[in-house]
Amino acid sequence: MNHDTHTPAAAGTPAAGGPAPAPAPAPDFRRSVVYQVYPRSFADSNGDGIGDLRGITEHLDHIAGLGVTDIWLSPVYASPNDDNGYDISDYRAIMPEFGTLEDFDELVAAARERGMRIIMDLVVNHTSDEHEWFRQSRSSRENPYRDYYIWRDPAGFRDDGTPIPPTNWVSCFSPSAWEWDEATGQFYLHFFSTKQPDLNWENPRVREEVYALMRFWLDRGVGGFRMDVINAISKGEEFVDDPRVSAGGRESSLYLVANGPRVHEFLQEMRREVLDHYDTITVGETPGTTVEDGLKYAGFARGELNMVFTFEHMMLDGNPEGYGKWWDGRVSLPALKQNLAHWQKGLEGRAWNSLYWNNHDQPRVVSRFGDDRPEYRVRSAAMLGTVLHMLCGTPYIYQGEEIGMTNVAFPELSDYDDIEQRNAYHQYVTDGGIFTHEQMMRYIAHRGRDNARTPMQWDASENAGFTSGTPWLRVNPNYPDINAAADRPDPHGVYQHYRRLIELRHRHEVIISGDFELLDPEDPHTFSYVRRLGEQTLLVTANVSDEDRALPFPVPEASGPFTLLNSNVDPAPEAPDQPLRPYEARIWLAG
Ligand code: TEU
Ligand code: CA
Repeated sequence: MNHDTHTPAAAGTPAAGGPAPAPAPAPDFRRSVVYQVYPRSFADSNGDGIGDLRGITEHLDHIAGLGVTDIWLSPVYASPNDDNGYDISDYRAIMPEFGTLEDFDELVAAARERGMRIIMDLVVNHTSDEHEWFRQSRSSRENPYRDYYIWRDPAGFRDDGTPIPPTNWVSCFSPSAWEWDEATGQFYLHFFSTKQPDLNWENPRVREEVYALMRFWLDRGVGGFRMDVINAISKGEEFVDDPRVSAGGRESSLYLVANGPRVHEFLQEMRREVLDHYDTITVGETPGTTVEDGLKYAGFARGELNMVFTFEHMMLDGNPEGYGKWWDGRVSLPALKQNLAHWQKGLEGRAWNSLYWNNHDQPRVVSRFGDDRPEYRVRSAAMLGTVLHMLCGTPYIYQGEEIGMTNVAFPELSDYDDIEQRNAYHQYVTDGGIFTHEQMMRYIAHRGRDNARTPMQWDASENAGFTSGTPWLRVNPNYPDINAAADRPDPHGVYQHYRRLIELRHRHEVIISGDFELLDPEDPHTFSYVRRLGEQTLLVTANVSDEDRALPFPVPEASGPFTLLNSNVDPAPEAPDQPLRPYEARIWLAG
């Protein structure tokens, strides 16, 4: 059998402790593999219970050992932490809890020594209300910063004198997207919390400020940006009511301003003004974006972004009654595969995909699309890694995914921290009376953002080795069994499997550039596809169920016999048409 299967001898040595293997050179963004760190939850170096920059630097070998090329840091800028750093009060300062600019420079240098770049989170759809621009802006209507934000007169006043918001827009984190400002008698717009006022990108001075702060970080050696809700920056001039809200809907109105009239113009300007002058990787976070939009943002020849994060495959298991993501149902596998295939085919040869199962906003994939029961957790986590990483695009790995971390179900609402969850609880339970407390706790356990934010599980010591103090958010109680120290050296563990997947990507051009074809679009249990490049055929077959499954299609034609590159169940399969065992995933190459 082929030497790339999961035998420890061929797999090489585990990363921790030893020198990190240098990743393959990354001449362009299409060869990148990105690891996302949520700094607050990654590693606490000084015992205050909060992850920090030094904690990241101390654990770089864990990341580098996977063979990734880039690390995306969720925001590390100064912030009052209403939304854990996604509310920035100073774009040129590091959050004191995370460390100093010197710590940051050290991290950049230490990552570079290991062949990795640092990607910053660029949160410029909104700032914190504690940012100096907003303090100025709200101080008077005449202030030169007034027009940095989006202010509107009330639509009128109720009989009791309360002002009526300009539109009925619903915010992601509060009932109205408009907040009344008594002092100046106008509302300001905030699509996220009341402490996250939206910037006015129509104002050229705002755009210049953003470009200047981007240069500040690029000059410090960062390798690019992940751009937070970047497709919402152009809101248009005419604000009309949200028809879904008028009809009784409760989901946010963000979709109304997504992909607005000037967004492509702004991004092309950003490229000319900033990005073209540096060697960067860019990925836009773009909720409410279709393949057609993706072709515009990430089209090879359009001079905007390298790639975008689609949300479509993350919304397939939402509430069927229209209550957003709050639900506990399982996704339909055909719908999931078909959506991913739609993006693969839609962007093929013309634009570039990002590939992700997890980030700091999403529940843990092994619990969501896999099977986190003890006997299947590792196997199904590895299987999900395989089907994602062999697709065309740049894979993103979110901290803990590489060791198969699972969702958490805390007993009390007060055990959780996330502002989105807190708001949703009020919206659907306290105020709305739509869900019972028990229902909502179940939905939070399935879909809440804190599933991703419980501290990284490093080892079996107290608090999972994340902190010597009291963690800001409770550790998942399963850490004695699920942790990096246990998983990483295990040749059959999730970490080594991910490492092998990334190694394959660096080695085989067909994974970067091959065409894509889905083989089993309707099958409810398997997920299989081929990638083709010249004479080469890469065949990926996976069983997304806990029973044996025969391939629901004939083994595709290829220019030669198939050799096994990778599998996750022993003993290794001998031929592609052998039935797949529970949660088995195989990668074959011919030609
Ligand atoms: O998320 C943007 C966004 O659209 C969120 O509403 C997202 O859909 C939600 O968290 C999923 O449940 C980005 C960041 O990733 C998120 O962490 C921030 O809270 C948000 O922007 C505001 O900056
Ligand atoms: Ca700390």
